[in-house]
Amino acid sequence: MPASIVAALGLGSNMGDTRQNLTTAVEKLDACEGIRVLARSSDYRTPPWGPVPQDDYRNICLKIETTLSPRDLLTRCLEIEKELGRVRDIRWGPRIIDIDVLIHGDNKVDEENLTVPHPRMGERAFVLVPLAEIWPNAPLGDGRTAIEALETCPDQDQIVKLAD
Ligand code: A4P
Ligand code: MG
Repeated sequence: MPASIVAALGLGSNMGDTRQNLTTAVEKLDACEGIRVLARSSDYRTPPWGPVPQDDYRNICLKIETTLSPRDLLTRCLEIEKELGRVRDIRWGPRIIDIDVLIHGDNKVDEENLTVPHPRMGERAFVLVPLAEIWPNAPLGDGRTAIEALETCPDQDQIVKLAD
């Protein structure tokens, strides 16, 4: 058995039944061999970040335990995105589901189509707020924890915790 690593995933949806899309993705992840969900954050309504005008997102973070490598974990995430019907067209555009590998223990990966820790998470309130809720000391890979990065992260007041 490979050793278990604690990792974090960021999920977002802004098309269709966003609440159901996230729940289905979490169930599928938890059902994967080598992945166990330890904690799920609340759902947050977040304004779309980036250059593409689009609907608000619903975002969550997960803390998981996994025996998968970063690469195998990404592959499973992309498979689940596909099973949920995601079509990739515009970068940063609207999506049924997006699953990002944020953190994989202390591991660092810098390959063409996989960068871990996720390079943009430390500036994104839509990632940091849910992540800090379930894992305040999550190591961002730049020496800061999630809760430390939140101290200077802009736009947090626009991140709204949803009752369901
Ligand atoms: N990739 C590389 N590293 C990773 C990683 N750590 N985790 C590659 C996941 N994927 C990683 O991703 C393109 C490729 O990135 C993947 O095939 C994988 O090989 P994508 O999901 O098809 O494209 P994308 O998501 O449009 O691009 P990108 O750069 O991942 O965008 P982001 O940064 O994820 O932004 N606003 C709000 N409020 N909430 C959101 O969740 N998400 C985005 C997407 C934009 N605005 C948002 C949100
Ligand atoms: Mg993505």
